[in-house]
Amino acid sequence: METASYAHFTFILFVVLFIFAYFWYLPNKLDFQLWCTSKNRIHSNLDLVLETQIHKPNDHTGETPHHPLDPLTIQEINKVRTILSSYEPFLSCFPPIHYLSLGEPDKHRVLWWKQGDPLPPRKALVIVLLNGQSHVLTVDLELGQVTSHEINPWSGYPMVSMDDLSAAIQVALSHQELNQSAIARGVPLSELTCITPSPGWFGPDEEGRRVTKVQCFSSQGTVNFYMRPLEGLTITVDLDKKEVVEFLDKGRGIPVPKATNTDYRYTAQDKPLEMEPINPISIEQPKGPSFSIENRHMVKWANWIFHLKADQRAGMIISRAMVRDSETGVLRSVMYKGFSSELFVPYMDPDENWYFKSYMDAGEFGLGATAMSLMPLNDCPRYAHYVDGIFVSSDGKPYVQPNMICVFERYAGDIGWRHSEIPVNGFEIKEARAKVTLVARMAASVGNYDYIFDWEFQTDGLIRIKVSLSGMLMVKGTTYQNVYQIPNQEEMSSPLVSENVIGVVHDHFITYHLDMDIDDTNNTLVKVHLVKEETLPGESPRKSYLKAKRETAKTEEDARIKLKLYDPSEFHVINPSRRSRLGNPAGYKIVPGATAASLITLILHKKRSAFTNNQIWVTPYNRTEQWAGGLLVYQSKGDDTIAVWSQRNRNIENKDIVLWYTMGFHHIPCQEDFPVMPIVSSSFDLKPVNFFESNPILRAAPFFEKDLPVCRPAASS
Ligand SMILES: *[C@@H]1O[C@H](CO)[C@@H](O)[C@H](O)[C@H]1NC(C)=O
Ligand SMILES: *[C@@H]1O[C@H](CO)[C@@H](O)[C@H](O)[C@H]1NC(C)=O
Ligand SMILES: *[C@@H]1O[C@H](CO)[C@@H](O)[C@H](O)[C@H]1NC(C)=O
Ligand SMILES: [Cu+2]
Repeated sequence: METASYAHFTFILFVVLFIFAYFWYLPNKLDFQLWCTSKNRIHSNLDLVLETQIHKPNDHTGETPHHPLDPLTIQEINKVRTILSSYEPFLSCFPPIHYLSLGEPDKHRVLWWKQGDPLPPRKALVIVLLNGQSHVLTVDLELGQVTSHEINPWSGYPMVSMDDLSAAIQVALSHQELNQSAIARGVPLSELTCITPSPGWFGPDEEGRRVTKVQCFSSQGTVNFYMRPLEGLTITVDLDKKEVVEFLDKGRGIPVPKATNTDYRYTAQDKPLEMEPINPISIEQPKGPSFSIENRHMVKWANWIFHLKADQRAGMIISRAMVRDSETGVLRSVMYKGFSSELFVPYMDPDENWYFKSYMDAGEFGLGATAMSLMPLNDCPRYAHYVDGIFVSSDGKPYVQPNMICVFERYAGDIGWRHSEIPVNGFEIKEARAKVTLVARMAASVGNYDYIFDWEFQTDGLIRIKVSLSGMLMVKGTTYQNVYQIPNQEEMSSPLVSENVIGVVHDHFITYHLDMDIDDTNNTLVKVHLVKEETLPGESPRKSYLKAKRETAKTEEDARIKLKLYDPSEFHVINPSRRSRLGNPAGYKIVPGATAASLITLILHKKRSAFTNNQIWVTPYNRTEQWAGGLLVYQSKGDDTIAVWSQRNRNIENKDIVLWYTMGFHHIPCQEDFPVMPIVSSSFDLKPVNFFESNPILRAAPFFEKDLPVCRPAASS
């Protein structure tokens, strides 16, 4: 007994001493160990806050605006609704709200505004539909009244609302003929899932009323109904009268493609992937993130500061992007405002059930309205911070789109700059800097398609704007099960991607509004053209060489630019009055990435989609010219697009200018795109040219091994 007790005591003492020693001698290690176990990260309370924030929606009720560009708050939206409901023309009937967002103050007011100043008057831009007409109103929240009111300023209608879409589907589903057609194809009405492709605009037949197409799919045996179309069945529904305008059923001979292998959910997969699994991976930040978001919208990171907000139509808007000068430390303006202004997706099939598919997703459906919550760890890394959108439903009431945008620092193992010196001269140098960037991301699910929008900021001043596509193809049913059954394969305009499923060829064009303000508002577009110069006889063994020739774009016409691989130019937005010590004007150039041009010649599309005819346009700043395809895009004829504005051929030299860039994808589907597409991405850059005096990250510190913990699997607890 005695011995046993003693041994017991010694053992406890030993354990206590060991724990004490462990805590005493290895404080750093302990910190790392605890930090490494994700369940118990004590080093940063912020992490815990962020993690709970993802699961518990934020309460936005008491919030007030802090910056002139802050979106309308819940209180402000409610106030707009009150003002509108006592507005004379709406007294008898409160019209459905199709857009309600901050009416941004005049640019000069925003530029003059300093932290601590009172905000410029808060205004709302509202678009409602009343008796088939589009009303565009400005509501002044301080005056408590409507200060401007225009009716049908353009052809076309505002974004459709969720109410519009569900009503249209109900109208179609209660149409007897649809029931008959569905039953004839062996699909009971209860298994139909319908979608509402927008009608585009194809001539006077569809004028004077707001319509949508409705097309249906079988959701029997799958959540991926998109792969099971009832081909040839198109119902045109009047969105306001809520009645069927036209019923088209031409495809009864075409089988509904099978449900097998269409489900894309992890839980529905019945066998493991034939691949060595990848271990869980996550990049860690032992000292927490290096960015902060002040007052919910001002993002500060490294040498960048910008205003970030969610928008029901544009999705995500970056404003007042400024970078710190690497020599003077002064914050310098780069971009006043940047956002995806329109997303045009024309399909290449003249068939009665397909010709109209020429979506303008931002103006018709809204990139913010369709942006669902991001999925932590898979959509965005572990240490991401999430931002909510506050939007407005058609009854004018605010709602929260939670976790719509994520902001995170990215380290993808890339290099910021490097050089090593081979020891041929007797010495050896190895210098390298890791590239860490800051990303703001959102993902819109516009029906079948998913678009991931990234704005990525680099410490060297570069901004990379990236779009990634995923989701489901818009497919067409066919009687063919394989290519051998097709009598004349060359005549198939689109490929077979599964049995009875054609992936119809289409394009995606994303047009960005980039209001560049390099150091100040007055900027100029300079085309730096590489031209071939012939040498004089006897001058050089070389016959010719390439020379960079600068040409200033004086008018809008000079800035309608089609990219040319064999006649290359760079496109610089410069501030002619801001010179480097060498006298070069400070600038940023737009660097296109992989892209595609719009080749649309379909006669009626032409005008509507004319804003994609050039990859680059420059217009003088005009507060009302924000939406590349027009303010009212739905069924518009194209009377309010960049192509129309640019025809004014205004002077753009040394003016406040807006750069428009269209990024394109031609999409020829293939089997790998079935049943859900792996990501396809493209990007373009805004890159400093003579903006900094020299490499702005020359003095950036390298990382050292000692700064980084080594995480091991956490002990089971
Ligand atoms: C659809 O048609 C079937 C067969 O004619 C009928 O039994 C069913 O009641 C119809 N459903 C609706 C909603 O009209
Ligand atoms: C910009 O240029 C215009 C003339 O085009 C001039 O009136 C204005 O003062 C300039 N603004 C600035 C901020 O330099
Ligand atoms: C601003 O844009 C609107 C819409 O395109 C146009 O009506 C107006 O004339 C423009 N203003 C100027 C000064 O160009
Ligand atoms: Cu595509």
